[in-house]
Amino acid sequence: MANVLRNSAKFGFSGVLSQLSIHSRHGRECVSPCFSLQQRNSSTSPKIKVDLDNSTGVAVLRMQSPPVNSLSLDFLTEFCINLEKLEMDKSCRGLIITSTLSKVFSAGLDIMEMYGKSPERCGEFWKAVQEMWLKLYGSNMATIAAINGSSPAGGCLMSIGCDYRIMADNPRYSIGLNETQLGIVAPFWFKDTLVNTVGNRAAELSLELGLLYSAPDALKIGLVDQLVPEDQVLSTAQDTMSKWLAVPDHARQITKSMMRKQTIDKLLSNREADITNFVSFITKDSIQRSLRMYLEMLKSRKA
Ligand code: CO8
Repeated sequence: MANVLRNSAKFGFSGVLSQLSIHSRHGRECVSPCFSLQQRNSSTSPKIKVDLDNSTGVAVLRMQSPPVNSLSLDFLTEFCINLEKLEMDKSCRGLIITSTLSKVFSAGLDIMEMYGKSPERCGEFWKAVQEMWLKLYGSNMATIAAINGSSPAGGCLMSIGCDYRIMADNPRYSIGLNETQLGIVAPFWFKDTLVNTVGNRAAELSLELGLLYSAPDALKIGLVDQLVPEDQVLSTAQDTMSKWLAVPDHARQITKSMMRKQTIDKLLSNREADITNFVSFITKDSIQRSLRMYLEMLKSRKA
């Protein structure tokens, strides 16, 4: 019975990456040829490390892609493969996501994946972003984000895709959907996930202004659930997970599905249109210029 319920609670979005076609057929590269930011070498070393404790049924997924765990196509592909493996493993009931990097949980989508790329590549990238969110938001596992550093934009999306968020109590770390600050717009499913987390008004303010919240402010609006000293983020996540796993899986999963299914179905039934929208938006000259200025700003902060 539990198995039947477990299966019926699955949200049914498996095996997806290959099923969608991208509308654009142009082979051209995007604009801005004069601005050549150095592309990071793609590394063959794993960007994700997963440890599953068979005695507790809890896996810890560590993001380990310096300098900032940005979500590149390679990163997202590896993330999804690991998530799918854990999802299929009946002995794994809980997942904790954290970072091995000091100060950064994830810097969000890799901006270099959206800058100066062909429409085809942008479409492939966006499909992988969708896939990451679908897998995480709809996971049957209990999921906890152990946020041990800053977590803007896509990093925030990953965090609010989990069931519970524990953040390091450090006012220097920030979290939020800051897309408008880059001159880009968070799509409806980013917005829906935020609304489901903090409510409509806080989400409206947060999205329109592209606010990044310090850890204490994030707690105040409910963007994170708990702050703990930095060195206790993972241990607290593990303690908290044992409470989540004390609830019978099938009851928790069906309830989770009840809360999230509508939001997930909205993207599932609009996936191709969402990809088309992203590609046509991100490849516009004006948007490419905004991204370029933002990248320059990031670099100049260091200088
Ligand atoms: N993508 C690519 N490279 C990045 C990113 C990123 N998201 N963030 C930082 N980097 C690079 C920096 O340019 C820098 O490169 P280099 O060493 O070559 O100069 C390197 O990573 C290190 O960065 P910092 O020196 O800034 O590192 P800090 O530890 O000081 O700060 C932060 C870490 C706080 C994470 C900081 O890097 C930061 O704020 N980054 C920008 C985060 C951001 O704004 N991300 C938004 C990405 S967009 C997104 O996720 C959703 C898009 C939705 C699209 C919808 C369109 C329709």
